[in-house]
Amino acid sequence: MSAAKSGSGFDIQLPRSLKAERRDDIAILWLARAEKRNAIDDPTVFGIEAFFTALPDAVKAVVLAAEGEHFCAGLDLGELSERDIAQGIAHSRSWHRAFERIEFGKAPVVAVLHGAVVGGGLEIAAACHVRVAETSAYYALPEGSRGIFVGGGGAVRLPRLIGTARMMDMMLTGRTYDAAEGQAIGISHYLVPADAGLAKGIELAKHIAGNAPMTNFAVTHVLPRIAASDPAAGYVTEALISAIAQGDEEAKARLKAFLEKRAPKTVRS
Ligand code: 1HE
Repeated sequence: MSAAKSGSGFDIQLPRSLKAERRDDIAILWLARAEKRNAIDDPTVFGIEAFFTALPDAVKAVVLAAEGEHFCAGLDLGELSERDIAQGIAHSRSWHRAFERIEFGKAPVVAVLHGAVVGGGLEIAAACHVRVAETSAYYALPEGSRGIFVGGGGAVRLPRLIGTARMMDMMLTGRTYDAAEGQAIGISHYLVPADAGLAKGIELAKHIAGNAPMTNFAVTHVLPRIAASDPAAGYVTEALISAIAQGDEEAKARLKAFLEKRAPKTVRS
């Protein structure tokens, strides 16, 4: 284990495969095991869970980025061969816990993708809220060819993102999508040139950090639950969270600022 970068503002121990950095109200978590293409081993999974669980309240948005030529080669295949069925289930559940800390954690997360985003790498990307891809990014689910199955929540999150039929094709045929295709089918929200991903990710995270906290909570915690529920329950939940958000002092101040012409207009970007 190694401490998060000294002076980083994080009071937790992270494994060597992760580095954390603080920039004002933004945190950046780096996958930092480039020599193994950021393959995710057990210490990395537990480190991700610990990082997102212990995120200071003052951090309003997180960027998840990766060192080296590839975002993430997925599960550390070296760990796989020794597991029996019970251990396999426990392992998958440990990924679920960690990635749920990303998806339903304290702050929205922007993933910055480049190179291989494969297997568990695509699963962790899918747990983030906004995805920025550099043109080098490519996506695959090589589980099919390795004789295994996704285990990091991909079977839940990826059909929502790209559809069950596309995921089936990726797993059965080994199909790879390049960055432009990944953008077209909805894996990434933003496609940027080589080496421009981090700057774009930070820009987006800063914008997110400037939102009313209640809005960020509603969008990341409530919206996905509404989308997954039956419409009747969804309308009621929407009415409740809408009223809660409007009733918040922050919303009142922002609406007043707009009406007094002190707030920025919505512009075409
Ligand atoms: C690894 C891993 C890994 C690289 N586990 N060690 N994921 C995969 O099936 C993808 C496997 N990896 C690859 O296809 C390639 O490594 C890459 C396309 C990502 C990169 O290629 P390249 O040429 O840049 O690197 P490399 O030479 O293949 O690998 C460099 C080192 O990283 C090498 O180790 P070394 O000790 O020989 O230097 C590789 O063994 C190591 N490495 N990827 C372990 N994945 C919760 S369920 C999730 C299920 C899955 O994620 S399945 C998908 C697994």
